[in-house]
Order: sequence, then structure tokens, then C-alpha cells
Amino acid sequence: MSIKIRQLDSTQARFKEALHAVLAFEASEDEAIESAVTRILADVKARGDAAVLDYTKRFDRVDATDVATLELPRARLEAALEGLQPKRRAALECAAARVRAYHEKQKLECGTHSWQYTEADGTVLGQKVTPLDRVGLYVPGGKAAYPSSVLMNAIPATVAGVKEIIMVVPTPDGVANDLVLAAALIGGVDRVFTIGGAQAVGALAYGTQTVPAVDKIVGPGNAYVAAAKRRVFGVVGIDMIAGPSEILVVCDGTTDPRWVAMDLFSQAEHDELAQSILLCPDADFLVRVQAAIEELLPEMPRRDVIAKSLEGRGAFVKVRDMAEACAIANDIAPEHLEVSALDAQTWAQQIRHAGAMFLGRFSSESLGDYCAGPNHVLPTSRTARFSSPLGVYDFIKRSSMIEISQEGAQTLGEIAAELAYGEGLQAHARSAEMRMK
Ligand code: HSO
Ligand code: ZN
Repeated sequence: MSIKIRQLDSTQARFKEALHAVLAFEASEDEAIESAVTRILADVKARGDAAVLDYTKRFDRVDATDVATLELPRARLEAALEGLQPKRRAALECAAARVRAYHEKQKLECGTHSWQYTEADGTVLGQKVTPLDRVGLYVPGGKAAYPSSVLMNAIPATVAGVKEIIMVVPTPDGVANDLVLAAALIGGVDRVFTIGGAQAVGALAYGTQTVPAVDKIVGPGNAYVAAAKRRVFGVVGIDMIAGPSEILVVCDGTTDPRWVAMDLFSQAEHDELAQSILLCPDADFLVRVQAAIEELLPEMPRRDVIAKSLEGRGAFVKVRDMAEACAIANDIAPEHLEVSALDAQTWAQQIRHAGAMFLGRFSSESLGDYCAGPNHVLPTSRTARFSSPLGVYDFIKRSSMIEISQEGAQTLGEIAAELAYGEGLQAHARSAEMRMK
């Protein structure tokens, strides 16, 4: 199967522009989607359950008389778990345990704890950390229904101490995915409603007679779900809106080219718009990876998706050396970065922008997708320059704590009053002064 992947060379004229043209991805704002979503959200806000039932009948062909019947009883989740092949169940449970262990560590070490300190005059200042009360987890029903994503979203929330996790998942024609339901149970989801689309996002954001309103909505979804999440932001919190998946492999030429080819496939198979890029200083190695791709692609059940992704958005970049590869990696700021090199830890010291770094030739991204432990919900489309993987910190918030001593009220009162007069705010000034001797 011959496949044509774009070839770039860091020494070519206008290389940076050429690279950025490859990276460019704009989530197109579709007018029709936006207006449909606006209508659905307004309807759910106004009519609650009745609107949710109407849309569920129209879009999922599930005709229910009452939203309560769309909630799955716990016994249904338990049956899904019991019904799994033992090996698959063990894998799911092991993955969950590893993801939980990693996030427990994150809870201890990432500043998710309350603190306070006392000043000389007895004034106490601090920060109080509180988990969110209730979180909504959106799970797609169609081709991108990943049980692993249920774990990755639910587990950091439970570790953070979120009191209640409400999952929504559409079941077109009434068909549920048992692996997803089992993952919900293992991941600590409290309630599951079989609703989806913008109507489910609206139900979670505004609450209906049956679906409780949540404080934050997380989880992936199609263009309608993404548009709905954007619109309800402010009423509730949302996680990031993810673009297509990306992998960047930086290789020194010492890894088996077939391993590298399969790693590129592993992202490409997600989506025709997924992006797989390889940087290497060794031109001959790039030729060998191309040969491995041609050899391995025909075996892949998802070869058509892979070929479209690699030909449409993939690239091979010949770089001068590994140091330059690291600099280019920082510019790309990929969702996943594999440093497939002998001294990966050393090169990693030069990397600052990547959602997740996979170091050394044994660290395939696929292990991180399922069971290494770190979260697989990662910043895409160069947003790793300023944002982080989903984590425990996304399910907590901070409150400032201020307890001023009588002595502190004298010294701070003077400063506050002075600034308040400067701003023309008399009541502020008087409120501070009244507490002064
Ligand atoms: N690579 C995806 C996550 C995933 N992979 C789920 C397999 N299942 C996120 O970028
Ligand atoms: Zn993946």
C-alpha cells in the first residue's frame, strides 16, 4: 500500500512557515450546529425533562415516557461488569488501579491542600481547598466511546473528593456499551443517564426535574456536544475542548522503524484529522520508517482512516540534530511526545511544551492511553504551551481565608482607607476606619 507522507527538511527555505501550515487546525464554527444547539439548550432550560425526552426520541430513537426510566440502575452496571470476559475485566481493573495510584500521588504533591500562616500581629491568612460538589461526565455513544476515557475522567474526580459524579451517555436505538458501563462502575460514577447530545449537556448544566444540575461538565463529544459545552460555560465549569489527537515522535534513529511506524498509526487510527509527525536527524531512518509503514499498513483494520490521516495531516521532518528536534518539538507543543532515543531523559530536559512525554523506546503512547497511570486527557492543538493534562486539580477549587487581628485592623485599616479615598469609595474607607482605635 503506497502512501504519500509530506516530507519537510529543517534546512529548507521558510521551514517554520511550512511546519505551521501542517500544524494549522481550526475547529470550524458551523452556523447550523451553533443555532441548533442554541435552540436545544433554551428548550431544555425551559421545559426540562419534557425537552430531554423529545430530543432523545428524535436523535437516539429511544421513546421513554419519563427521564427516570433513562437512568440505569446500579444492578445494570454490575451486570455489565460481571458479564465481561475475565481477562478484559482484569485489564480494566488494573488500569483503573494504576490511574488511581498516579492521581493519589498528584493529590499529595500538586498543591491541592489547604494552608494558612499567621503574621506577627496575629492576622491569619490562608487558602482553603474544596472539591466540587457534583460533576457531569459526558461519554460519547458512537464510534469514539472509550471505556479508558471514562476511567481517565472519573478517577481524578473521585480522588479529588467530588461528592457525586453523574454520567450521561447516549444509547442510540437503546444499545448500551457494556465496557463503558463497567468502566463507569469501576471509575466511581454515581449515576448514569442514557441521554446524549446538546440536550444532555443542557440537562447537566441547568438541571431538570430528574437530572440534577452539576457544577462542571467534563468529557469528550462530537461537534454538537462541544458547541453546547462552550455555550453553558459560565453557568458551569467545563474542561478543555479537545481537538483531534496528535503524536510527535522525536527519534534518534536507534528505535526499530516498525515500532515507530506503529506508534504513528496508533494516533492516526483515531481519526482522519488526527496528526502524526516524525522528527529525525537520520534521513536513512526516515526512509526505513516509510518502508515499515508500507509493510504494516495493509494489516491494519483501520488502514483507510490511518492512510487519510497520514496523507492529510502527517509529516516526516529531517532535522539537523536531536537538539534542533527538541526545539521544534517545543514549537509544535504536541499532545503526545515520544522521545524515542537512547538518552531520552537528557533530551527531555530541553522539552518544555508537550501534554505528555513518553521517554525511551519502550514507552509507547498506547501504554499511556490505557494503563501507565497519568491521564490521557491532554491539551491538543498547541495548547500544551499554556495548559495541562486533566488532573485532580481540575476537580477542586480554592477559597481565600482572611482573619485580621485587632492589631492588624489598625495597620491595614490605614492603608486600605488611603487607597479607598484615592478611588473615591467612601464606604470602603469608613468600613476600614471604624475598626481602627
Ligand atoms: N489517544 C487518545 C486516548 C485514547 N486512546 C483512548 C485510546 N483510547 C487521547 O489522545
Ligand atoms: Zn489513543
